[in-house]
Amino acid sequence: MSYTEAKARYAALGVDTEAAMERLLSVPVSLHCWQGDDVIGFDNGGGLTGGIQTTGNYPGRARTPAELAADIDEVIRLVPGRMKLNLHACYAVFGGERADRDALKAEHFAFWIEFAKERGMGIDFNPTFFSHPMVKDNLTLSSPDETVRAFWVEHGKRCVEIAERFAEETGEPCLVNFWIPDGYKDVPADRIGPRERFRRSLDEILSVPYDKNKVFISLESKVFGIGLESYTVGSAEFCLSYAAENGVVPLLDNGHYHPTELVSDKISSLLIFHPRIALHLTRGVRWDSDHVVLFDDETREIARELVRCGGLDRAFIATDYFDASINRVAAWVTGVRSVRKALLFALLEPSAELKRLQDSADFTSLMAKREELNTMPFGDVWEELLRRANVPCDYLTEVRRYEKEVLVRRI
Ligand code: RNT
Ligand code: ZN
Repeated sequence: MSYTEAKARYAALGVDTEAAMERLLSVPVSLHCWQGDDVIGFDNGGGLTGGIQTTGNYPGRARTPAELAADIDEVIRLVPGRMKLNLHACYAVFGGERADRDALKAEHFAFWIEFAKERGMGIDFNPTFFSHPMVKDNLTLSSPDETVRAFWVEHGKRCVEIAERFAEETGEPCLVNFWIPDGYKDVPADRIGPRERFRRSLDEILSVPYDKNKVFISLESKVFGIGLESYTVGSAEFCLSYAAENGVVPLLDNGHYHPTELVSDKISSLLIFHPRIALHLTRGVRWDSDHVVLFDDETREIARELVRCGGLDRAFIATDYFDASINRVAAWVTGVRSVRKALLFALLEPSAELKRLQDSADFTSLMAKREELNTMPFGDVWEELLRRANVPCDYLTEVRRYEKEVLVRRI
């Protein structure tokens, strides 16, 4: 079917495909830089800690800033819509003198600032509380060792300061996301102590003055990490409560809940109480495995909730996954395109009509209409969008060419 026919089919449902495409392209998605190098970064020996893990050894891992930048360019070319660059502090690029995490400055990110500016992208930022010798007994901001805790508080403060520079340089607000891996493998004797220290550390970091129109701070919760199965300091209750109390943005990573809990069901509640929310889109298979995001049921439901609840302008949307068992550029592109597809699919839903059916308790029609929507000619609208955005439909051929010309030569 051609786009013209698809457009007419959607119009018959009261859906404007032109408006949906335009809206979709304006929503920024923040691209996680860490898919390209298996979450290693450039400021450490290469050992990933923090209870997260990449598996696989597909050839072509980016080993230098230049390689990572080239791969990101390839991704940008193959994905439609506005993009931000989501950096971790461990991706600092040092010229001559190195700086430890508690001494980072915006200058150490000059490479990325230039990269983003040249491409008209904003930057989001993440302090890195893992893969570092100052992580002591798996604790950072919640450590009982004051030297350790102070080191990481300073890291947090440095990152907020750097974020303000990112916002100034790019002209777009910067989201700084705090996620700490802190936790215990086995049942702790004191659960409240580490949480009290985490709270104090966050208070200290947030006491640094920063421009609240330029820098947004988010806090990401989690259930468990590898080797940290029994207790996580930054639990959902802790993070949500802290966010509500301190005007911080709650960040939901859909791999960070019990397997039958759904982030799609949490968005509406948070949008009632928080002016902004943030998302890490991932795909957990049996656990927080960080598989590549697909155009699957939950990704679509999250997108629908954002659209239906009027959350598109209030949500910071980012991807967060890492798969080293397949072509890393393909992993990146497939995941981000899936996010875009899900958002377009959601924008093509006649949501007012569906709400009306719900409120009039016509659940029979609601179910039937929903099922029909699943087989509407969505693919034709998607392909039209790609054409207009000048992005190839067949990205795999492009990725294979890049693999042959660039990735396999990285030995
Ligand atoms: C870990 C969190 C966190 C990280 C990145 C690298 O479980 O999801 O967001 O994935 O910061
Ligand atoms: Zn995450």
